[in-house]
Amino acid sequence: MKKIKFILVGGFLGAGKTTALCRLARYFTDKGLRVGLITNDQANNLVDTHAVKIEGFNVEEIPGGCFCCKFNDLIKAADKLIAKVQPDLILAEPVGSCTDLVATVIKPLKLYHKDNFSIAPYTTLLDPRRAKEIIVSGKFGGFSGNVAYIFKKQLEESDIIALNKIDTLKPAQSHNLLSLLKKKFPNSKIIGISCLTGKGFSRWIKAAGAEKSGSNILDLDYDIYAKGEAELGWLNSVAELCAKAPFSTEEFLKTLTLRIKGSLNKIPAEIAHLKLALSTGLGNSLIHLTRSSQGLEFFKKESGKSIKARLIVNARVHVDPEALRGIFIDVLNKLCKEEGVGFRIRSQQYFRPGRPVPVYRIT
Ligand SMILES: Nc1nc2c(ncn2[C@@H]2O[C@H](COP(=O)(O)OP(=O)(O)O)[C@@H](O)[C@H]2O)c(=O)[nH]1
Ligand SMILES: [Mg+2]
Repeated sequence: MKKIKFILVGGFLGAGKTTALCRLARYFTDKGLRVGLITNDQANNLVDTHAVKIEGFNVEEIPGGCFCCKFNDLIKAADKLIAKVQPDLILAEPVGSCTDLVATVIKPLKLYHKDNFSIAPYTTLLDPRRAKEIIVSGKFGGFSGNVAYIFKKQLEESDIIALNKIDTLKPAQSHNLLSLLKKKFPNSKIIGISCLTGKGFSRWIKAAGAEKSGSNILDLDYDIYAKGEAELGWLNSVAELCAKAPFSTEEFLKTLTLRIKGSLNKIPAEIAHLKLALSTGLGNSLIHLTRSSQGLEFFKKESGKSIKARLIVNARVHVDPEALRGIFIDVLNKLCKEEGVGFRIRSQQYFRPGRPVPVYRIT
């Protein structure tokens, strides 16, 4: 049996993993190959899975814990994709606050599943602004030292560090940042890419085709790692919206996101990734915020009016999850009253991620 290429694309929250997976999936699909995707989160109801589905790809979701702690679920998800689509490639995105993926996912895949999968070099995506704040300046980028520790470890264990979003940099800026990364991470291949424009993708795909993978095993302090993860408040929520008169869903989503951001900035609490999706019979709108000092980014925009909509919110913020939930409900309540929209929460999970307990750790 021909082995399935397994490509794991990691990186901190908001670095561009889901965008990368969609672009890679499109690239391979256009070449006539069959692709399956796997998304992962600490909780249910993922904006990422929704985003990938509306792009038309086959996806399996692993909620309720990271790949390392749910390794057997990762294999089950891969098996489901194999049964459903017989993929030539599987593309998987781990939780953005996770690290030690080489020892806990890449190595176990190589050791126990080598007959089924050929494991690509492990890529970590890097957002240039976070790189400047944490790697260049040596500070914490609005987070704590524990979160910055995870951020750096994610890069240290990579076979490939892909500096993403280079479309937002001037050529000299990206050149300087890439040179610095080469010095700081001599054991990784460093490349510049844009998941938005596709720049650098052919180099990345070539590098990801190499045989050797999982070369950099981390020396990791699990106490600091666990503390860092637990400092991030998580909220995944789904709400049904219903109004008597049609309301502008895009405006609603924009205002809701800006008000959540405004309330978090007052604390202040650094946003790692705030994602909101609104679906109606007409289509989907999807907004991202990947830092507190940033404008809104639309992944999908469906302007139009509707009387019914389904809202999914995934927030990862450096704040107490109770406070995060309180802000979300408060802002939603006020906005719904102003717009004459009723809402019902269908599902809500808010928590600090628990200590990672990997199924395997192969060093
Ligand atoms: N300008 C720019 N934005 C990007 C790029 N890649 C991803 N993004 C944006 O970054 C945000 C977070 O992307 P996402 O793929 O959800 O990140 P993830 O949390 O790592 O999965 C979204 O608004 C994307 O549109 C890129 O290459 N350039
Ligand atoms: Mg994602």
